[in-house]
Amino acid sequence: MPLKTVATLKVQRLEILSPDGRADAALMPKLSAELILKMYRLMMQIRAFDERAIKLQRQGRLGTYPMITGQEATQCVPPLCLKPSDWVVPTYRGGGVYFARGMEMRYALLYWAGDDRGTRFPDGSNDMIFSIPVGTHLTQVAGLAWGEKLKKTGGVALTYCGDGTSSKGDLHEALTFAGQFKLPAVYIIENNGWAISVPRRRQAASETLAQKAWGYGMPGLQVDGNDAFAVYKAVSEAVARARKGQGPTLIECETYRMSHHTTADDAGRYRPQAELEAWKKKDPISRLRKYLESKKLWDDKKEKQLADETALWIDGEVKAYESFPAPNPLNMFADNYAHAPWHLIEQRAELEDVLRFKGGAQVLTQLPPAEGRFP
Ligand SMILES: Cc1ncc(C[n+]2csc(CCOP(=O)(O)OP(=O)(O)O)c2C)c(N)n1
Repeated sequence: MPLKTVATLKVQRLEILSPDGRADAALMPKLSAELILKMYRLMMQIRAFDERAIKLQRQGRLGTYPMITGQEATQCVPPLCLKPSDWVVPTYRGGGVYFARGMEMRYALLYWAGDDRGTRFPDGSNDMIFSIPVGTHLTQVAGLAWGEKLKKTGGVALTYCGDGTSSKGDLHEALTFAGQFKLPAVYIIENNGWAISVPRRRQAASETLAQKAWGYGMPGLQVDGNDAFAVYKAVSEAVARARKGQGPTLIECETYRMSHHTTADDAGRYRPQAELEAWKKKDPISRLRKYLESKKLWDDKKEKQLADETALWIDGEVKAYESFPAPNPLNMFADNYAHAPWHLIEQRAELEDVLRFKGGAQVLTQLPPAEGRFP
């Protein structure tokens, strides 16, 4: 008798909104028109922001920037399922996540200009800065969720990682811990098809990334990540489970990185053009627009108004970003250690001397005071 192995099990895949804008009524979550319009606006705004950020980088006004285009639903919708007091930890590609959490994008621009003021969140915020090292945040998020569980707050921690990152040991450790301790955590694998130039099919032999969840005793679900309604349904149900003490969920959102890995990459060197063209037909924004139009909630006039407002908003954020006074270089030493190690004390003192005495006296007086905590 052949053995029944895990490989014969099938992961559930959730799709609600078809690329031509029709929603499956049986699966459609209850969403107000206001919330659907909010999703659409966020997605449109974040795409326009992405386009501007790329231009700024090309003009030498921004550092290396990771593109979001194509992944707007996966990024802008999950934050709408959370309370402000929940924890969110995105990856470097998570500008859309922060925007939907209410971050002022001037700070995201500062961050991508290499300015540490871009890493500071308002007091009381429970969001953490983009994780640039791939995967290291995943165990930290298990720790955050564990804290909420121990404190019995009902709080939830939600995080993201890419398809490439899902191959790292960090995810194994995080999910083992989260599953074993039934933590209130939601892990989203943002499968955008590529880890720089490595395609998903060369990343892992498993048929889906969602099925990895089974090994950790938690539900795993694959979702059309370009379908705002499916993402909302999957994440809000996972958040509800987490709040009720029923443990973590792993959600694989299948989406597509329509642009380059970052502004330092050229996807044209490795990505088949036909693949990109096929995914353009599944664009998360145009399919939501088609839905809104079919419900008479959207038209060309509203689209133009939103585009005009968005351009003005971005102009304002860019202006605010470029008007920040230059930071004091001494800030680089702050906020890293509870007790500063000797070599950093020496290096900071040396830099202070350079700035003050070696032709830098003027520089130091022009700079704002050093900020942050240097113990
Ligand atoms: C610990 C670590 N190793 C290597 C890198 C270099 N690196 C940056 S992005 C990346 C690929 C990540 O791909 P994926 O997880 O699919 O996320 P995506 O960029 O597609 O959003 C790598 C290897 C890094 N940032 N951190």
